[in-house]
Amino acid sequence: MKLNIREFTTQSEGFLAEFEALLAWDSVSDVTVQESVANIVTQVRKKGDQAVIEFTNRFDRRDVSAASELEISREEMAAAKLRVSDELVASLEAAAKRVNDYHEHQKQPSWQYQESNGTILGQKVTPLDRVGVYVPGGKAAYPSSVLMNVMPAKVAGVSEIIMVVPTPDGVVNDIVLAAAYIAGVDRVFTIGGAQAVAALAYGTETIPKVDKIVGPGNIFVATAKRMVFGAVGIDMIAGPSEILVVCDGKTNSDWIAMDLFSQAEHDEDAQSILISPDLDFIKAVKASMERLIETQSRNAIIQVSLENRGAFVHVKDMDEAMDIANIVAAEHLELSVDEPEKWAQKIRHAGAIFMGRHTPEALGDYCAGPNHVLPTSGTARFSSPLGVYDFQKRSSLINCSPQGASDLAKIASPLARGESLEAHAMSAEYRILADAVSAEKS
Ligand code: HSO
Ligand code: ZN
Repeated sequence: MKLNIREFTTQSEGFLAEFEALLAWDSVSDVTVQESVANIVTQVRKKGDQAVIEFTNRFDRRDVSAASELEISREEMAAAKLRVSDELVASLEAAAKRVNDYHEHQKQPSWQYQESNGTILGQKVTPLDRVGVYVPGGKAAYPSSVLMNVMPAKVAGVSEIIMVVPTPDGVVNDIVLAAAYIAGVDRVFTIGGAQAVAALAYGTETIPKVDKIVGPGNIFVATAKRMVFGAVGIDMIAGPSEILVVCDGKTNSDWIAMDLFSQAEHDEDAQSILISPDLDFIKAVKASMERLIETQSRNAIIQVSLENRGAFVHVKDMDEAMDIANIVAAEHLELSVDEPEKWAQKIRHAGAIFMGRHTPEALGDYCAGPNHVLPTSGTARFSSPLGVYDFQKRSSLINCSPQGASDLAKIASPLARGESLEAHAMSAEYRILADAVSAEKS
């Protein structure tokens, strides 16, 4: 099947402007979405369970009469796990263990140090009390994402994890529930959309209020998360998934074609880009793609995604490839090259860097260990993969000795008086040691 994928060469005039236009992704929702989400959030805040039931019945075509019907117990999660094949359960368990072990390395301890006058300063790290994990229903219900969102919270020590997942027409996904069971989710509610986000943010009679909401969702979910931010924490607003493959031309072209497809098959807006200094190789990958797409069950999605947002970029050399990779700041960057360690040093912006010909993104998506919730749409310039640190917060510790307080008060007092804050000044000055005052006066 012929594929119509954009081809760029960095040598051509206007390359950068055209390429950046292809990268651009606007995540703002339109006014109608915002109005309807604002209405849902207000209703849930005001009427609690009753509003959640009404919206769930309406949007998910359910027939719920009491909020208790919305909950799935740990026993039901365990029963769902029994309905999943042994092979798949074993893979979920192996993936959960690897993701857990990787995230253990991210734990950050509390710390403190003592000054010579006895004052102790430090930082206390505390897990969040309760977290809500949003899991989309329908075509993007990924059990792997349940693991990726829940495991870091578990490792951080979050005491209670509440998962919400819409079940349109009452259809539950056993693999998602099995993943929730394995990851250690405490409670599951079969609700979704803006109503689920509002319920988690403000709490209802049945659904507990959480401290932070994480997990991907459609435009209604993303808009609701933005709206409740402040009342609760949120993770990030994820855009469509992207992959940037940099290849020196020496990897099997079928492998690279499939790596590009693996991202494109997520959805029509996903973005797959190949950069190479070898024009013949780009042609070979294109030929592989045109042959292999015929074999793909999601070929319709792959085709739309590649033709709308995909690209081949021919660069003059590997250094230029690295410059472009830093401009893209891709969610997933594959360095399918010799000496990936050397080239990775030049990468400053990427959500995850997959190094070498034997590290396809798909392995990271499921089970390598690092999180697959990554900054999209160039936000890797300023943000990081979801991690244990997203489920911990820090408190500063200050413990002044009498001498330490006296020393600090002498710095603080003029600052307070400079700000005309007399009570601040006096509060500090009361701590100045008498002998220090008299020693200074003499
Ligand atoms: N590539 C997706 C994650 C995923 N892949 C889930 C398969 N399942 C976004 O990083
Ligand atoms: Zn994926």
